[in-house]
Amino acid sequence: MSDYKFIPLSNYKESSPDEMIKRSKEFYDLIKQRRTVREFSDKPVPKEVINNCIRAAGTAPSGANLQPWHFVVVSDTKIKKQIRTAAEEEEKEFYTKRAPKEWLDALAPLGTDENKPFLEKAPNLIAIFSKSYDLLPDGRKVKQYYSQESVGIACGILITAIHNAGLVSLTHTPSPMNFLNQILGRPVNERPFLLLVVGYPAEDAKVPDIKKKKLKEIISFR
Ligand code: IYR
Repeated sequence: MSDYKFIPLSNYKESSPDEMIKRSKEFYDLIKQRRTVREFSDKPVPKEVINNCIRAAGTAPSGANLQPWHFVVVSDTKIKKQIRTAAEEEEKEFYTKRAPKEWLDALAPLGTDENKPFLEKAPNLIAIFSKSYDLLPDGRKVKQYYSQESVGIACGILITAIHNAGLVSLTHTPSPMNFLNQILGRPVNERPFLLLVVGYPAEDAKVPDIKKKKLKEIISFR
C-alpha cells in the first residue's frame, strides 16, 4: 500500500465514439488553422489571456510531476529591445558564418534572416526556461527527470492555447540564447528552451506557402 494519497478520477466522463469523432475533427479543424507568424501588430494582449494560456501549459505532464519549467512574460519595451539586440547579434553570426549551406537551403522557404523586428513590435515575448535541476531554499539541488521532453510538451500546449485564444505566435530559438538568463535575471539552473513571440498578426501579415505532411506520410499501423 502506498503511503501517498490517491483520489478518485472524478471528472472523467466517457464519450460515445460518435461524439469523440466529432470532437477530434473539430479540434483538428481548429488547430490546422494555426500558422507561425513573423509579422506582428503592436496591439496589446489582455494579461488574463496570457495568464490562462500559461496556466494551461502548466497542466502538462512532466517527469515525476516536477514541472521543470519557468515562463517569463516580457512586455517591457526596453527589455524587448535588449532581447532583440542580443538575438540579432547571434542570428547574424548564424546566417553569415555558423549555418551550413544545407541548413540555409532548408530555411529558404521560410524567408527568415537575421533581422528580428518582431521581438520589439509584438506586445509579448514569453521566454520558457527548462530547469536542469531545481534548487531548494537551503541550496540543495533536486534532480529533474525528462526536463526537455516535459518542457517541450508544455510549450506545445502553450502554443495550442494561444491559437485557441485567437492570437498568433512564433517559436523563435536564437542559438545560443544564454543571453536570456542575463537579461531576464534567471538562475543558472534554468536553461532557455524557447522564446515565444505572442500577439495579433499585422494587418497585412503574410505567411510562407508551405504545407504539412499528409496523414499517410506520418502514420503507420501494425
Ligand atoms: N534561429 C534562426 C534560424 C531558424 C532556424 C530554424 I530550424 C527555423 O525553423 C527557423 C529559423 C532564426 O530564427 O532566424
